[in-house]
Amino acid sequence: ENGNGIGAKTDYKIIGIEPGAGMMKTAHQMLEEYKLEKWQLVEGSSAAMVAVLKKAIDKKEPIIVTGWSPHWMFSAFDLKYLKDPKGSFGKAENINTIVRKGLDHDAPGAYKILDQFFWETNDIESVMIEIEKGTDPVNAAEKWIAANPDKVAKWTNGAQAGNGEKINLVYVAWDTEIASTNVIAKVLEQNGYDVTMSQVEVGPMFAGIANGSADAMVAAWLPTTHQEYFNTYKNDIVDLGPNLKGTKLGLVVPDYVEINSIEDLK
Ligand code: PBE
Repeated sequence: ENGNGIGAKTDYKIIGIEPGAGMMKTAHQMLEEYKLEKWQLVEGSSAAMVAVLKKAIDKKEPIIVTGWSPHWMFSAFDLKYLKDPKGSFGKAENINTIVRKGLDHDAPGAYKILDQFFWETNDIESVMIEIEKGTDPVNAAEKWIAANPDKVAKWTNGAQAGNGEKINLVYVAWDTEIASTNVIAKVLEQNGYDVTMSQVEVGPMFAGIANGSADAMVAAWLPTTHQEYFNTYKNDIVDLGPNLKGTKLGLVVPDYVEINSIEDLK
């Protein structure tokens, strides 16, 4: 067997995340594209994936997980992406902001702030690391905002203040989206809006924006990961473009695991 017997050592299991995550779909396609019939993609949650990863690292056991950047786990552990020569996980993508139709009319200031919301990987990562250290997400968001007034001023530039209008933000409990949604929620609040955050699964997140029960989300990974959801709802949503560029997805292993490519799982 190739890959130093990685299959036998991991029981041919790849630790996945929420079944509805876009990445689970691409990971299933990856198994087909690389003809990895023996391998099983284990469903769970993002939090459980990190817990299992940490446990394996503590014991220096081999493990393979589905991973993505930005994520605090890359600063907490020594990890590497497996090479993906067939490109199953797609190229670097963006995280887009998507709002419901009519939001520009009903809450023009909030619409403008959401439209202007854009930050970099190191920004979101500093919020994620703070949350991982145990800071409450709301406080981590406040702290980042207080430390980055120039960036926030660009988002709010020219936006008229709200008058207590309700804004319902939907998000999935991925670490990236916990960080970004808390930050944008706090910025909207500071500009006069009454913001609620609703944690949902991916499908309902898109559906909620499309049917108008939710106002906005900052969590659409495009063009690959959420392509199917996007295509289903694209005529009923307003895509405001990237709030972050250059994400990455793939199979991730601790540095000590002696394989380097998905091909090594054959
Ligand atoms: N993720 C993080 C998501 C998008 C953000 C990669 C877990 C997904 O697979 O749908």
